[in-house]
Amino acid sequence: MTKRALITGVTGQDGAYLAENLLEKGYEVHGLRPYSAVPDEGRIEKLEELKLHYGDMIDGGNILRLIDAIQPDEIYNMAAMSHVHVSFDVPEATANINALGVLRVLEALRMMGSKGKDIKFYQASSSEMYGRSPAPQNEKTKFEPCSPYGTAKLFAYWTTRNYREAYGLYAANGILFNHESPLRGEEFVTRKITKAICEIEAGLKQKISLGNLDSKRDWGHASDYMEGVWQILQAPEADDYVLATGEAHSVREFVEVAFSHIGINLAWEGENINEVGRNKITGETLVEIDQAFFRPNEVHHLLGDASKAHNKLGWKPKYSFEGLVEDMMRADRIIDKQSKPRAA
Ligand code: G4F
Repeated sequence: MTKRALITGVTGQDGAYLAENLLEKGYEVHGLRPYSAVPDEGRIEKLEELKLHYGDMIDGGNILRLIDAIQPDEIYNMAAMSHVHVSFDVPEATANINALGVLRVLEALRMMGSKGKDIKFYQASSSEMYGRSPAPQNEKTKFEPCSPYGTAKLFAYWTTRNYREAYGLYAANGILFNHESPLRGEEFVTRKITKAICEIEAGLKQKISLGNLDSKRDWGHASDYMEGVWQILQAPEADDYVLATGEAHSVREFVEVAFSHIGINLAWEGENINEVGRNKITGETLVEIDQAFFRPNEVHHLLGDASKAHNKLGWKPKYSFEGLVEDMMRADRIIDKQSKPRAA
């Protein structure tokens, strides 16, 4: 029997990788996207078999009707206002989508009675929920969120657990550490860096402005993580799992490794807001600090311990940190792409 999946937030990085993964596994895949006046299908346009529906996490009736009409075997909630910095500007909207939106899906499943109990639910929980809790973090680590995004995600995490316990729903959390790819939005630091460096190489830009260079993240590849997300819903009992690489790097290291792909070594000079990254050979300033990219409250060090997912699900990421940067740089290179037709 063909399995049917419903993915909310299908137009985002994770939704797109997950949809592709499930289609390859033979699933019938339905994707929910909110109405957008500007084109938002870039990441999924090659997925011809994907069935798209307009759906919005702030519309409970819409969610209930869609779940009832599609009757999926599995629901993956990837919809979110996913930018931590922006969540400080729009805290109420963030809570409405990221917290109450999850409650709306779970209430829909509860209202469907026994039919709802046959549907497995995955919640995209986040390592941002750990906030200031010391690294390394795993499923037993205390949550100390320090952003509106983190607090909203924590509400959704606990609501998922409570609906599992109170109503016997198959509802599982994946606590995913940062996961990146060539499909990552350009407003996130990794893609902002790889895109800007490739533009610098092509002579389209002179330097890149960044915020906190010293915060550390456990960066993995989104394609590895979406396989783990699927594995989480295949476990006989619903449970909560951390997915992470177990290796943390600073934003500064990410910048250095990415610049090395275009043959540039950086030398850092100055301190705090006055720090700059210069080309070691030419002295040209390539990185500068801009106060606008600092957050009112920062998560300094995220480093995940995914041994539970490894031991119980057999999940292990394939990409290394260097492999991730290489993949993103390869996809963003303008010079290589321009030279391809000439070489052909
Ligand atoms: O790339 P970021 O914006 O990702 P962040 O805040 O860690 O959140 C991402 O990962 C979470 C999982 O932990 C997800 F839940 C969330 O949805 C999202 O996918 O920032 C990473 C770090 C931060 O410490 C930030 O302060 O990079 C620092 N940073 C330094 N300069 C910058 C910049 N971040 C951004 N976006 N832009 C900068 O110019």
